[in-house]
Amino acid sequence: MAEQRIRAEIIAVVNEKHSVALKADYDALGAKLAREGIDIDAITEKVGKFFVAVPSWGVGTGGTRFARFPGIGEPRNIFDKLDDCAVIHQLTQATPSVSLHIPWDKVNDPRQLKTHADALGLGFDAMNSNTFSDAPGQEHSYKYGSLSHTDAATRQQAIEHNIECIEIGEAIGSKALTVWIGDGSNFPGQTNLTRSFERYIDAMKAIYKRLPGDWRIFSEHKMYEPAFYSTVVQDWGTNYLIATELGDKAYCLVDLGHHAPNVNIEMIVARLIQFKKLGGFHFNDSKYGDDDLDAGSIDPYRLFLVFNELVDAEHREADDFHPAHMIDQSHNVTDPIESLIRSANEIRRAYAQALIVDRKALESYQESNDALMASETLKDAFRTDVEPILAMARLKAGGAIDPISAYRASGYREKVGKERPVVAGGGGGIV
Ligand SMILES: [Mn+2]
Repeated sequence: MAEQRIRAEIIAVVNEKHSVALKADYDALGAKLAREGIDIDAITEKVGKFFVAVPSWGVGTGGTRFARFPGIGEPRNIFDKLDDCAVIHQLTQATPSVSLHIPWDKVNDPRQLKTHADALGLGFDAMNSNTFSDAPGQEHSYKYGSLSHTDAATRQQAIEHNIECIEIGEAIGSKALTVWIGDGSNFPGQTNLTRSFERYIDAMKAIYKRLPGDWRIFSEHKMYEPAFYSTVVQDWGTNYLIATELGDKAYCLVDLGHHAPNVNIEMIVARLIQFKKLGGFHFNDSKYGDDDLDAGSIDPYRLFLVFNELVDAEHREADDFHPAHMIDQSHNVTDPIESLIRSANEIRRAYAQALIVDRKALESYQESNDALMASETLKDAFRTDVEPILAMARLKAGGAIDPISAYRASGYREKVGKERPVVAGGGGGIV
């Protein structure tokens, strides 16, 4: 039995308050879906088995390039971070694994991480390397790049860091490495666009060689920032080239915030699925750029459309389709635990809505070129309030009907606020 960060009685008391309303809402939605030939319990069961990984860096308060305003009771180290992640999972029952960031989460003996996570009932998702900032005492600087740097010794240092991430991951049961680099240029002419990509590919090949047989490597594209003129891995096309150059264990990771505004991300997702190169996601939302806001908080319809592609692939049993679901957000003005609870729920909401799309009808409207009804079929699912399904899935798994209320009632933040002093720095970051 996993160690409980929040007393079960507190959750039970809050659940009790909502249980009559939930039953009524669930039955009403069940009756509505039954009229459409959908078994609500089957959907609830699927939703209950859908999980998303929480990023360790997400539980600290983030910041912008202007300032960082520390929150109360921020985690002091990776063990505190795992405690906070356990709270999110306890309440949502949707986030059983954590994605680590090295060197931010590095400890002397990685087995300590495993022991702590095991006690909390948590596992580990993909490892994330960091060659976009300099770690204290590091010999070569990444100011002008890492895996694509002009200097061979700097590239080698970045390769070795990624290999170290694999080694730590092996010790704690991770099965994937995510590589995102800040490499690029600020001015036309600053770098040779072809040569820097060649150097990057060579460096990635050296990392790939060390990848265990049952691991996957994810490359993550990003159009701009921190480099403002060009990035070495700027878009999904480049990402696809990387994954095909490297081999069968290499896949593309789609961070929803790493595209130009209005880019049709669901189409990118469809293409990567079709060509067996979709590795997974970093979920977040944005209005302008890589804003790293809570998933589904700005454009829930886009999130739904992405999930529409995922469920479509699930339905036709697409080959080599097992994307990793991870959240990648930065929380500047909210309690990070609350934002991550909300995001996990929003991601499940998009999944549930996609599950109730009438796919037979959609296909027939597509075949007969009925644009209006095809579009309405999607909108019909999106307009359905699936909250009773999400709440029931949480309740059945031992979570909270209303996780934010239960979290606030628990006083967890106040409690850790007394134990953890406010720090100015901390490991909240944006990747
Ligand atoms: Mn990301």
